Amino acid sequence: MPLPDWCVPDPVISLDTDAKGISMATTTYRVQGMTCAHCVSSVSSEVGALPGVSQIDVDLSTGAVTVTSDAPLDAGAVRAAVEEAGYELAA
Ligand SMILES: [Cu+2]
Repeated sequence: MPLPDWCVPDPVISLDTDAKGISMATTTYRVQGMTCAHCVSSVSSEVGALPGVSQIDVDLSTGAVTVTSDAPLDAGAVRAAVEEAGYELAA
């Protein structure tokens, strides 16, 4: 469940609180083949369409895609979403 717009918590503290407090799951995947902001937005929109996903952070330089969701995601569904966007999940 995303926080309301008016609630702007300290970014560092809120990450820890969300991960341990409410039943949020944060998982980092490694995506191969992303080269620019367009790639990032393609992957973000496909993975973001998965049920329960509330936040996606992509580090273009490493290919790390950190997905925050209400519940642990099915790895196969994430892989399918990444492939739908035209990229590959690194093993
Ligand atoms: Cu690109």
